[in-house]
Amino acid sequence: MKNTFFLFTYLLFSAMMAACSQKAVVEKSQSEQLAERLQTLVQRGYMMGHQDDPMYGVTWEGTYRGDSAELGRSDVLATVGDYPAVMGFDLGGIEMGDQKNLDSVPFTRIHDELIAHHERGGIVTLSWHPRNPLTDSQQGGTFPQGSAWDVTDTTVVKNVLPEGSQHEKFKLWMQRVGDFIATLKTQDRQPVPIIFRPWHENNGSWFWWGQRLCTDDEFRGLWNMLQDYLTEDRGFDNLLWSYSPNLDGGWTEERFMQRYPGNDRVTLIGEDAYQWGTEEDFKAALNADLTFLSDFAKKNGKLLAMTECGLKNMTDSTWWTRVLQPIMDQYPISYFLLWRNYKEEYFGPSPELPCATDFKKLYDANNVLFLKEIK
Ligand code: BMA
Repeated sequence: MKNTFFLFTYLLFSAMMAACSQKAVVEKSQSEQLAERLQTLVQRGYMMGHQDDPMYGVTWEGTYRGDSAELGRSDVLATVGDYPAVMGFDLGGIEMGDQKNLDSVPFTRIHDELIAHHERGGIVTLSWHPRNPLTDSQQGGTFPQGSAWDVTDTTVVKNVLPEGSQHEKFKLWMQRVGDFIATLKTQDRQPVPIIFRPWHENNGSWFWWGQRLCTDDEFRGLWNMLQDYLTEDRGFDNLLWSYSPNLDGGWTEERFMQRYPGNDRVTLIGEDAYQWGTEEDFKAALNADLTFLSDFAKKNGKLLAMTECGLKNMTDSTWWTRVLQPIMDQYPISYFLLWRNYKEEYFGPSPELPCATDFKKLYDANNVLFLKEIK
């Protein structure tokens, strides 16, 4: 009798503990689960990422022009036999209610590819190049008029903040972003976890939210307005917020903190790092920045990534293994994301290019992770 009582109590207790731990698992948001996954993966190396990977390539126009035979195609897949671990897509144009984004990719395809990549075990990230709210109606003029790169007026951020002349319009823009994010669900209706990376390269002055285009307070106001809208008003807990300024070469704690949204608002820090000038300058700047950023990430418990990077048109076919890889090997980065492969401007590999050989070497490295290695 006594034994039965103990057994009963033990079983009841075990069942309660199991229920509690299951509840704890269920209660973790999609973005928290993604952060944990990234923390685990970074122990093994860094993931390879590519912008617009399944949309078009160096030699093909892609499904976005309506050729369904090219569904599933990818320059990275064609080069090494595996998809990138991370795929990036851009929301630019969603704010206008456009059917296609700024690079002519239909939002329906972005929707489908983003979910497909998540469902095949990959990780996805979204950036946003919204048009200039003051001049967007003049679109169709000469680039950059009306675009994210239209920096003629330095009051845009001020004008989209509460009480600004464009605030009501900007609320609609945020709503359209939210409406799109709300559709990003798996077949079993689970929200897809997304590394969300707004207001990027903000230490440069080429976007309307850039360094010389707004004060520190205005920038924070812009960040907080979008974040509070999406997380509080819309309740999205599947967004992992990423803060990614541009390659700087001279970060100090003080300068970095000027526009850093805050530890409670950011889970991943990183930067966009392209080699536009000499290899020496690039290496020096990137090493300096990654030294600062990895230290900051460690002290503040943040994930670290090279949120965009590349050498335009791979003018040096051994750049990945000779320049980039030795630097990335030294820092605890979660991923690097090569920018898009477009015929006039490509940053990734393609089988017929001389850089394909170098990319295969990168693929062979044990600490460079592609899709099959992170599933
Ligand atoms: C830039 C360039 C542009 C493109 C934009 C958004 O870096 O690649 O051609 O429109 O990103 O993808």
